[in-house]
Amino acid sequence: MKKSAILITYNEEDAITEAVGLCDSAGYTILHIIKQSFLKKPKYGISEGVLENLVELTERLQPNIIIFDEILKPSQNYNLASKLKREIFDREMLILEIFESRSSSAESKLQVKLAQLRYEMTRAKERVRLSSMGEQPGFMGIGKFEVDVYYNDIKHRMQTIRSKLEKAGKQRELHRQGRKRLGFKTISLAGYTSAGKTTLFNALTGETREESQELFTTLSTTTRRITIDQESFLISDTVGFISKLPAYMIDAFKSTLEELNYTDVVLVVIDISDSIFDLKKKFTSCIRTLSEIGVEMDRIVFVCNKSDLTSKERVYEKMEILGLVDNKKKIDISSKTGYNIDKLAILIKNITGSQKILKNKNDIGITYGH
Ligand SMILES: Nc1nc2c(ncn2[C@@H]2O[C@H](COP(=O)(O)OP(=O)(O)O)[C@@H](O)[C@H]2O)c(=O)[nH]1
Ligand SMILES: [Mg+2]
Repeated sequence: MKKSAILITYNEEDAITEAVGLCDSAGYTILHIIKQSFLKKPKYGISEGVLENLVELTERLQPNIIIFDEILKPSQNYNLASKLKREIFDREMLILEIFESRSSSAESKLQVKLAQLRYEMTRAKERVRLSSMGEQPGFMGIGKFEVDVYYNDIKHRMQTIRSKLEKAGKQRELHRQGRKRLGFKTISLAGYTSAGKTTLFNALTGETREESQELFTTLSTTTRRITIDQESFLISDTVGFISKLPAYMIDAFKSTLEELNYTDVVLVVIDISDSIFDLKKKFTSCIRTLSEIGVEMDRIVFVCNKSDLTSKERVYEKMEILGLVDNKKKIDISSKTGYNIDKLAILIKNITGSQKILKNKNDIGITYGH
């Protein structure tokens, strides 16, 4: 069963699309979206009037949790939770949940745990501060002494994880070799949240996420087998890039992307309908991160998705701005209409070392594995 949520986000199209994408990645069905131009009101993040509406909606729709697309202070979280009688996830907690569900290697699990403790730590600090100032004595039933114990416990656990991480780093190579032994060539999808990775994954695998919801809840099953022109590949949907990622989460994020290091082809999915400003910003950050984790350029295919939303000329113009026009490993597609999906399959097949050059789309047959 998918968990349900009411989402509170900014009243801007990009923010809404991203927040919806994040909820989707974390496995929540959104029952209702509240859009606000300001989410940093001191007591509840939102105004009391909006809160009243939210209380009513929560009673009526009975969501499992409330997702708040901003960073909440412990006091705000507590205030909201006591009014709504629900667990409140702020933006960072939601992102951490996604990372947790997508971390597969021992190292990435530790990195995610570290980021989670860091999240706790900053909140513990506020608890200590509030109780020592006497402003909120016994905050959430915790006295000053207990807060100190709690804070020190987190610090201790973070140190333990750091030392485990040093050892885990050494095991990374072994893990990678293990994957290679599966004997399949592998394809991974990378790119920003809502660029269309999951839609492309579905277009290539011929399976819809809805049909196999349960299977999609763990990482191993975000991998599927597809056959392109009689050759089998494993294709994986990865955790997406996220705009405004807090600095302390970057290591956790990168380690969840580690899989890209032992993938034969990385499909960098670009939303070509984005503004030129966003395109450049996201593209640069994608390339920088991929090179930092060690993905070589010759394994990357730039997939300009959502070409159905803009004219052919405009797609070309944007590719030119990104410096992709002369790159042989780029393609404009639409995961929604299916445009050029067959050509993309040919491109993948050719890159992974087939001698036979497939010129005609009738030469190619994509069949679906399981
Ligand atoms: N018009 C159009 N919409 C698309 C296309 N690909 C994906 N989308 C939409 O973009 C949104 C985000 O897609 P999704 O696959 O969830 O993105 P992900 O976060 O990268 O996995 C969804 O509403 C999709 O229906 C496309 O080629 N054309
Ligand atoms: Mg997705």
